[in-house]
Amino acid sequence: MTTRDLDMPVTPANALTLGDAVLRHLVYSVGKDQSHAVERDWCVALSLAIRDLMVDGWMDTTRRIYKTKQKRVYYLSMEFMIGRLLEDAIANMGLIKEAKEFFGELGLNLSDILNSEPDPALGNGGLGRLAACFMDSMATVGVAGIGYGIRYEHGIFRQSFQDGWQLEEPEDWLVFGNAWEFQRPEVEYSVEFGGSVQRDNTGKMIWTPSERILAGAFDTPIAGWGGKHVNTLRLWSARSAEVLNLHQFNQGEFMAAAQQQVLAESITKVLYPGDHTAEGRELRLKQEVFFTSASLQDILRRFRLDNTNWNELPQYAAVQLNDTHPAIAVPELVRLLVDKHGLEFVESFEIARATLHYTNHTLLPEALEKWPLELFERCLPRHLQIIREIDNLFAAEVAAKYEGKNVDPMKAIDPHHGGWVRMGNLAFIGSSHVNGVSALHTELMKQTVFKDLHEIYPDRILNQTNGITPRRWLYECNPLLADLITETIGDAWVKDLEHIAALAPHADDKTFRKKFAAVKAENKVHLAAFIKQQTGIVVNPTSLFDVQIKRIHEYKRQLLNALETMALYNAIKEDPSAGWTPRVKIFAGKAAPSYTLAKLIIKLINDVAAKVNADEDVGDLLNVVFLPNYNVSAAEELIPGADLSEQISTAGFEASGTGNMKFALNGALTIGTLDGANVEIKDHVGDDNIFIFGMEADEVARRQQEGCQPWMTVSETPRLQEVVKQISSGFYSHGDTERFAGVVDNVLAHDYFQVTPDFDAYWETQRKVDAEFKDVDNWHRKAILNTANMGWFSADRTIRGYAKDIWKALPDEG
Ligand code: 26W
Repeated sequence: MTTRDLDMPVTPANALTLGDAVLRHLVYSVGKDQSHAVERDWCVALSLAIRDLMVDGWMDTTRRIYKTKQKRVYYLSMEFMIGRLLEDAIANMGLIKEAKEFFGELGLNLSDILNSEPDPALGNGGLGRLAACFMDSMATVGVAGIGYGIRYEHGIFRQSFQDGWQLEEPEDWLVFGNAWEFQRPEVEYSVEFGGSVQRDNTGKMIWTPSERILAGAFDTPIAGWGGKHVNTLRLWSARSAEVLNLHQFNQGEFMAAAQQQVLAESITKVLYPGDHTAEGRELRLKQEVFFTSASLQDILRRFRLDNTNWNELPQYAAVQLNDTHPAIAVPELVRLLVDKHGLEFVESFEIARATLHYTNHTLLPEALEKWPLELFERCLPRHLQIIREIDNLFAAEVAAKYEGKNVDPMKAIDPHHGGWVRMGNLAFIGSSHVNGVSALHTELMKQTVFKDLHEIYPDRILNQTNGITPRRWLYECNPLLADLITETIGDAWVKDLEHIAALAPHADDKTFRKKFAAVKAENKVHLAAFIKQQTGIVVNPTSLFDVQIKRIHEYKRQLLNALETMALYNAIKEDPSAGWTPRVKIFAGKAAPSYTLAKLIIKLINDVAAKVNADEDVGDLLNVVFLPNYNVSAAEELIPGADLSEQISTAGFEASGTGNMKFALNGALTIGTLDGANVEIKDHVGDDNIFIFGMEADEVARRQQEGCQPWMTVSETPRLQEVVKQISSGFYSHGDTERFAGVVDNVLAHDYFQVTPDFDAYWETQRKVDAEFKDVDNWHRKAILNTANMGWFSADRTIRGYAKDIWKALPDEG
């Protein structure tokens, strides 16, 4: 096989061309001949052909790591939002051109084939996408990384709208099988729950669990740029230790006979099962324990292959906990060392603490996990004992350093308020490094949620600002811009995004600006077609494309955007000839199924869209679109076509954001608050090339503490007041005055996320955007400077930071 478009040494195991390999797989793996093959068959055949190529690099990488005893990095995450894998793999192997030509000759279109791959719905938000970008970057930079997570059969729900309301349906990305994974039936671990703990006559604690679930491994190879270094994503699937109760079955009790199996398998059915019921909460806790325990058992097994000294574990393994979801790793690792391998408790805790590291992704109190003691006692009695011992050890450590310090608020267990296990505190106490995901977020962590713990361990918290992979988020999703950049400055930027800085001087070149503008224009035509295909709404591709795509959450303030949209609608209606900049407001995102207010905000935006889009007075001056089922593939369509990126969270609440980086890299200008990584984006792209508005984090915090009166603010903000009146009077709900009472009440009575005090600043800044967009050439100059100055936001830079400061696992650059 040859690699024609990039000079990369991918050496195949056999001498087939890519086309021959695809045709062989079509016949012998898919079992179809060419004349009967449909797009999905071609997709599977192509995936298998590419996978074959990756396997050589995969085995080489694994052999090299074993031989050199390179330190391994284990990334434990509830979510891996990897997106479609085929295009990414072809790109990494340098075979895009060859694949295009092969299908072209058959009269087929490569992008149709790529689009027939289901999008693995194994994530929900930025945390999951970050894990996927990190997998790409670890492989590119040469870190020996293994991702560990859950192979959800149904992943996150599929979103559709019924009369504007969000509907949730099960995702079934696995129905046609998964060409990328290798099942490893021999890699299986038992994860236990329930039962009781007794002390035996030697004083040892013996846990007799009441439930046993088996975790089976499925491996997906993840190739870095160039395909030389290939890492593994290992996802666990649950099955019952008891296959089928044959006795019950033979008695005709078919349902009862399968019950064990159904219960066990429920653990890996869906991502984020509803947690408004006790059963749902218990299932979620079990999911966390399930994948964390299986992963740690696997890590210890691998370590033991060539090492007998447990104290050396931290020298060869670093385990990164992606938020608190795998925080049970702290007592679980101690348990495995003490109960299974006979180590002493204190020594085990030292080993665990030196091996584990914890990333915090949110300061929102409701997202900092805590579990009722009662639930823990019932499901994890041995772990609870160990956590108590850890708390005692921690208290002793503090007492030795600081006399009279009250440790109770810092302990993992909170015996008050009914009794809780605080997973954030547990993760902090049991890790050697704790990191935030942007400079501001890390600072706020030190001042708020982990203030006390930070005082005790001042060196433990550090920052690693998030990043994104430029392969997926520019090279693959935006081929027109990628080609223009490569044609202008060469292709070194794909492997090392810092090289993109060479584009900056071209911002002053009129011819280049024209080319850049032409690329954006074509991407917008493409996006307009996508919008029409998904929603039926026709938009004008020359309008300003204003995009807010992310989970729906109050702190992200889609409501602020919606309210401004309604105010703009009023203003346009009042004077349609006032020289408005035509705009398309594009929204996408899922609301958690039990998050009533977020779902009501979706309904409001859909109702506004219906009214505004049908209004002939307004025409192209304003359109509103809510795209259903936001996922990685949708983001890849939307981001290249955006002019304006909405990053308008209440300052202090968005830990980092990574969508903000994707947009700026693709030449969209940001309208945003000084929150999360926006602060650092502003520092890189320059104050003149970003639209910053609104209160800063300290002012927000002050107002929240003082308790402000939103209705007063509304009465002093006439545009907002009019909009609120309209919503309450049923203007957007066919006279139904009740429908949006929840939204109105939120804005007027609580407004915890400070929509009202930021409204005017947001409105004014949007009008500045309108004015600046009219000077098209200058707008593109700014857009180019955004793209050129985003080099630092590569996830490769982030991974090198983790490798150096946290994992002490500097990549093998050879
Ligand atoms: C308790 C359950 C739970 C699970 C997931 C609560 C919250 C989540 C989020 C979806 C976590 C998340 O995605 N956080 C985001 O992480 C990104 C990567 O660091 C940041 O860029 C975002 O600011 C942060 O919201």
